[in-house]
Amino acid sequence: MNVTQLMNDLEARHPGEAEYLQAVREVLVSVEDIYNQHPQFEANKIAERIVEPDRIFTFKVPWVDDRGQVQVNLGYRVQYNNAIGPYKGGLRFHPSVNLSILKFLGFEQTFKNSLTTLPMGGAKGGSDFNPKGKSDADIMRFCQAFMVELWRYIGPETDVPAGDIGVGAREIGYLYGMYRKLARENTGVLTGKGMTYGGSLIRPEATGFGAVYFLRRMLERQGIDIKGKRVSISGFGNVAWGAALKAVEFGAKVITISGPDGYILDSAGLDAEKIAYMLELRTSNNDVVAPYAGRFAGSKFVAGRRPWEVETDIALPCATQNELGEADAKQLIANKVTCVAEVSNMGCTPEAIEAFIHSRTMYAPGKAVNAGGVATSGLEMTQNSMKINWTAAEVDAKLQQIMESIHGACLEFGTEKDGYVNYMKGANIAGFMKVARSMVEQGIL
Ligand code: 2IT
Repeated sequence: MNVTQLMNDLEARHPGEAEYLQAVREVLVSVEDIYNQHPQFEANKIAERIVEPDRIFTFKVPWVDDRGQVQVNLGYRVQYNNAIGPYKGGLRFHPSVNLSILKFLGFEQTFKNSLTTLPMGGAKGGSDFNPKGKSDADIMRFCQAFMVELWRYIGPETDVPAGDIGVGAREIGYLYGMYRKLARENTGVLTGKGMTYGGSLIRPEATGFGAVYFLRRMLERQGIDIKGKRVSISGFGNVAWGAALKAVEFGAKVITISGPDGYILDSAGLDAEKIAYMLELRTSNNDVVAPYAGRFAGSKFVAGRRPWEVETDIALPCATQNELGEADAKQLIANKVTCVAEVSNMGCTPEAIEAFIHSRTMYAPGKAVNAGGVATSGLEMTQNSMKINWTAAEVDAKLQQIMESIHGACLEFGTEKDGYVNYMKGANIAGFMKVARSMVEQGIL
C-alpha cells in the first residue's frame, strides 16, 4: 500500500469530505508498515476495499411539527463493514450531519467494534434534524417518520443502530416503538433501549464508565493514582455524564463541562447534584451550559471558549469531532497535562495528536477510550438473544474486562522503542488486523 497514492485517489473520488478523509488517513498511516508485511492484504486490496462503505442509504424524512408546519429532513444509514459481525453503530441527530461525518464515524466504528472483542461490524447513521428547542411531541413525530424509512434496512442480525449525539433513551424509545409496529416483532434491533423493553443495565453509563476504566489503566501503568487529579471534561451530554460520575467515584475532581455556548469552570469540583443538573440542562433541549453558573455558587461561565485553556491534570474531550485543536493541545502541554483520553469520536485534530505524541504526553484515541459504549450495546444484544437480563454488576464486570483487553491490545501494537505507548497506532493496528484478516479469509465480496 502506498498511502499517498491511496489518499490522492480517495480525495479525487470524494472531494471535500474532510472528516472522512481525515479518519481514513489516520488509520492508513498507522497500519502502513504492518500492512506491507502481509502480502495477502495487498493481494486482496484490503486497503482499497476497507476505506469504502459497503453501502449507503439516503432518504427523505417528512414530518409535521407542533405548529402544523411540514418539515423535511434528510436521513442516512452508512453500512460500512460487516466482515466480523452485523453492522452496528449509532444514529446522530444534529444539524451538522452530512455524509462526510457519517462516513468518518462508520469507518471509525468498524475498528472500534473490532477492538471490543465482540462480533460487531461498523455502521453509522442519522439526520440533519436539529433537536434544539423541539418539544417532546416534535421529537416523537420525527423519530417515527425516520423509522418509517429506516426499518427495512435494519434487523437484529443485519444492522443494529443505537444512539449518538442527539439520540438518547427517549429517541431510542420512539424509534423502537415504530420499528416494532412496522416489523411486527420484538427484537434486539436497537440498543440503548429502556429497561422496560429489553435495555441493558449500565448501557446509559457505559461510554463514560468505560472511558474512565481505560483512563485509570493508562495512569496506573505510569504509577499514577487518579484520586485527587483534576479532570477537565468538555460536553454535557450522556458521555460527559457517565465520565463525570465514574471520575468522581474514583476520587478525581471534575472541574469543567462545556456546551456550544462556552464552558463552566467549577474549581470545587462536580458532585452528584451538579452531575444530575448537567443532565437536566441536556434534556431541556436548549444546548447551553451557562445556567449552571447561576445555579451553583463558586462556578463561573466562560462564554465562547473551550475548557482546554484551564490548568488540569487530565483532559477528557466528550463533545464532538475535532473539538481539541493544535493550539489547545499546546496550551494543555504547557500547563503540564498528564493525560488526554479522547472520549468523543476523533475529538482531537491530527495536529493536536501530533503535538501530544511529539511531547510524549499520554494520549489515547476515541476508538479505544469510548469503545465501552458500543461494547455494552453488544452485551445488550447478547442479553436480548438469550432473553435474559444480567445484573448491573455482571454487565459492569464484563465492561471492565473489555476495557482491559482493549488497553492490552493498544500496548501490544503501540509500544514504541523508548517505552512510550502510541495508543493511536496501537488501537488502529489492533482494530484493523482483525477486520483485514476476516476479509482475506472470506474472499472478495
Ligand atoms: O460512537 C459510538 O460508539 C456510539 N455512538 C455507540 C454505538 C452503539 O452501537 O452503541
